[in-house]
Amino acid sequence: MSSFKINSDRLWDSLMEMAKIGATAKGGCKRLALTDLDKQGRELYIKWAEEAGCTVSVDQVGNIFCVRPGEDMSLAPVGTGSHLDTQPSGGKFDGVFGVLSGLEVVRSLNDLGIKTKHPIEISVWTNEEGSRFAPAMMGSGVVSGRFSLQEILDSRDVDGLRLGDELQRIGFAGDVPVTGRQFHAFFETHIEQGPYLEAEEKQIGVVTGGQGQRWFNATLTGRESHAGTTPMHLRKDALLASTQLIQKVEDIAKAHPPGCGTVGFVNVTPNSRNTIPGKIEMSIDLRHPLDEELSAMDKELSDFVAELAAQTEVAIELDPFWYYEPIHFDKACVEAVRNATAKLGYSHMDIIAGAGHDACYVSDFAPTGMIFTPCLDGISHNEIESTTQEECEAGCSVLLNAMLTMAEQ
Ligand code: HGY
Ligand code: MN
Ligand code: MN
Ligand code: MN
Repeated sequence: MSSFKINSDRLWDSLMEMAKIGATAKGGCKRLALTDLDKQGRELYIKWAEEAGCTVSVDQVGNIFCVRPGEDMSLAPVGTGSHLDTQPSGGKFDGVFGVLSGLEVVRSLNDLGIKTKHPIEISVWTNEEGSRFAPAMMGSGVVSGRFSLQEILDSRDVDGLRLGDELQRIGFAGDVPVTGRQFHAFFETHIEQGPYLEAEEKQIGVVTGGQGQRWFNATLTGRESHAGTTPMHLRKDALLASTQLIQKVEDIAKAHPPGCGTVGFVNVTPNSRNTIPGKIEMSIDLRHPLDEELSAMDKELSDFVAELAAQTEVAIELDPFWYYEPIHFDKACVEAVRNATAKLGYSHMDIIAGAGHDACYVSDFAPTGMIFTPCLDGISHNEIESTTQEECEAGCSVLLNAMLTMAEQ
């Protein structure tokens, strides 16, 4: 089969147009899940997908599905997709590049007059980032059965707003059941969000899998008291105790390379200059490509928490509320990505995804692969996140050809 190129100006223009929704001062995007800005992005996407001839539906957790008909509509679609929601100070490519690459594949197939055997379906998954509502990858997680629909609809953000109510409010509480979805094959195109492709000067990452993740909520309860009258040896300072826990997360990750450990969220109560902090609520994010290493990191963390509580008289609750094991993508899909890349003449290397992606959960129920492209200095989850039109063209061209390979089988 010959190899096809996409229209990279059109892809780039769509990326820049979508980036205007929630645009931030330093060139990024803030479109938190299920906010009015997420609604605006979703509505623009649906308009474009319908203009490209897709039939659009929305499921019970707000996932959007855009179908381009195939010759045999009884066949499971070949899918692609990612997410439109962003981090609070996110970039304009994380997630968006994947959903707009899917749209460009449809637009290019229309230009080329190609009718595929299998239908083509683009998914826009709800709340991939897990920033406003935790955990991450909620939309794909419900469809894959990792989460129940009800627990996700009942989840709340830091202001106590319920996800199900927010879905209703923005008009994306769909009626398509979240169960029973199928793909003949699924691909997600995404910027790498790390430094390796750029460092190795490779144009494409052939993603063979994704590292596992464990998210914890830690609550440290000491005793609020007066900053001026409480002698140092009588204090139960929750913030001071948390500094040891934050350092331990760093030490555990470094003791298990290439594992990662991050404390991204800390809430101090009462957060007043002259009151000794009585309560800390903090997040802990541990990741590793090997499950046994991740379990060892997990155990070191819980052992340390017990010691720290005894040593400081600060009560510590560690809630391991989210976990998924390292993911291995489907060999045929990985091969389709590798062959498409080689046929198009792009340099490439195999790579494991450091970030979580919806494709990780789709791989629970469908043959799945991913395509990575470099990003400047490996920076992501930052307004300055950047890539080039050529790099986007390469990733989307590989997507088109990998999908065509699977759509004809
Ligand atoms: O946390 C992650 O890896 C993803 O960006 N949600
Ligand atoms: Mn992403
Ligand atoms: Mn992200
Ligand atoms: Mn992700």
